[in-house]
Amino acid sequence: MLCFQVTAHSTTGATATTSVKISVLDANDNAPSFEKGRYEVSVHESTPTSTPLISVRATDADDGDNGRVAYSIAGDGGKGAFSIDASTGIVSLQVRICN
Ligand SMILES: [Ca+2]
Repeated sequence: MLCFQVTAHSTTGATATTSVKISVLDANDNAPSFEKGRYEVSVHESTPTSTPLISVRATDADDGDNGRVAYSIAGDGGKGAFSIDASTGIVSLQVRICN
């Protein structure tokens, strides 16, 4: 809970003061957390492109937008070869591994 004082001033110099208390229902104070520290999947070389390979899942203890999770591939390692659905966490193959 946050508490502070507010003062009002009139043009004639009169003042009034009141206190304000604000209860914070939810702050974005939790980072998302993956269910597993590591996900592994084996892919056959003939797997067609656009094949879903694995689903990752993270949760966030905050409410509403503060707890909403969106997925993306970090760094350059998987970009181009794999894609991830931002809302479902499903990782798919984007390029065929062998012709
Ligand atoms: Ca959060």
